[in-house]
Amino acid sequence: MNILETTIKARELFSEFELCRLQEQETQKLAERLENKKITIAVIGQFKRGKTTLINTILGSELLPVGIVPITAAITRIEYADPGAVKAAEAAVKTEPTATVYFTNGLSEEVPAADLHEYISEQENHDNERGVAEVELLTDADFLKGGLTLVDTPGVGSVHEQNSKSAMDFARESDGVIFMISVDSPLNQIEVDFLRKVRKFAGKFYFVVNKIDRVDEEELAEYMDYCRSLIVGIMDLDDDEAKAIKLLPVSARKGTGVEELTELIREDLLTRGAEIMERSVGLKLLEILNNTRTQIASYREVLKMAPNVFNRRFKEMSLLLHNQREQIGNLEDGQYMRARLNEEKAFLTRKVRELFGIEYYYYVDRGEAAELMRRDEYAAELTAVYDELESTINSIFMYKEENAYAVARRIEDLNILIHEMRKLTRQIERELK
Ligand SMILES: Nc1nc2c(ncn2[C@@H]2O[C@H](COP(=O)(O)OP(=O)(O)OP(=O)(O)O)[C@@H](O)[C@H]2O)c(=O)[nH]1
Ligand SMILES: [Mg+2]
Repeated sequence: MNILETTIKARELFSEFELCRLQEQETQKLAERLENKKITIAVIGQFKRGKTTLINTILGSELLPVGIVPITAAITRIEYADPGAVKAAEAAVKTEPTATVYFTNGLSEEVPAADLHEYISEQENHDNERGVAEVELLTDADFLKGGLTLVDTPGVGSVHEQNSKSAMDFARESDGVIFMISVDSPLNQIEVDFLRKVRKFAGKFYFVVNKIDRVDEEELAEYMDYCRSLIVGIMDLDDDEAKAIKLLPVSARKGTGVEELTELIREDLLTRGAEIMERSVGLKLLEILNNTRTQIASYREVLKMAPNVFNRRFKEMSLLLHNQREQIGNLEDGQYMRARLNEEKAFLTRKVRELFGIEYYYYVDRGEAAELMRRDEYAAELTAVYDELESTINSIFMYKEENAYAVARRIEDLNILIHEMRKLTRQIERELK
């Protein structure tokens, strides 16, 4: 048994349960990640530690904006592109390589890399008023060859963290984390809290101590000792793990120590890439299982809800759906954007959570958000969305014809699911040891 097999087993288990559609998709994605072997490493740390400067130095170009005030306002994923392809694109449009900006409403836009600062710097996209969700940049840097994705994140604890997907959310999606601290400030509570939370999610950590050009050798040695003992405590490491932990002093600006870092990562990926990936997927699988247990607990609560409470909420939901359907009749003629449909889906998800305390997700494909739809197409899809939700709440709660026996069976199904998930959880925990 290995993590891939366990992931597939989890997906099969979820596929048997109507209410685990989302988990089925998530585990499917995890299995694909293991098969594609593409590793994601995120650079994370408090604002102004020099994360973006480090990435620029690693990539050997000033692709991303850096600055003295909090700068990075959006997650930026950087991937390798074949130089041939990049050059061909350049030749075709006679500009810099382009990046793709994804917006929170699902739309996306191609922009020249040179204009990226308009979207990802806080100064030019204040409070993320442009609604940027994520940016994807393709470049031919050697370091990314072989399928490594490097990710720049907004500083932890900065005001902008709240405006887009946070570094924390992103740490959940990464396989490795470069955690950046710098000699000009002792490790503070925000960093300590963040590390405590994030240590559960990443398969591999690199601790980088930046701005060493600002201190002399003696001061640096003192700072390194101080950080090491703090990190060992926070990460809850035993003696062997503590010895294995790497703390790398660098000057991202001057380039000192950066090659040691990239060499170390390259070596790790070559020799233990699969292991890092499996560890990361195993941890994510554990998180999915834990969250599912919480979700099931709330389904059980719904099944046990006092009939009058449930009836009231069910009626409220039905009324809401009825009203939404009425509005379809009042739609004006013209073009509708798929993004508007996505907004309606998000609204319904919130409503279900509010009324029944359960997570009901729709599939939203951000790639298609800009698609224009005719009024009748839009109306038809909207109707399908309402139908789907209605049939789900009807079937999951079996409100109308449900008898005590059916409810008991349903609770028993959930118990079986919980039992199976416990087994899987133990298996993963063993494999991660
Ligand atoms: N002296 C010195 N300054 C550095 C170094 N690396 C970065 N800086 C400076 O630190 C400031 C912050 O750098 P950024 O790379 O924007 O930091 P960041 O962590 O990406 O910041 P946010 O995106 O706001 O979270 C800039 O003024 C950089 O020039 C370094 O190695 N030495
Ligand atoms: Mg930055």
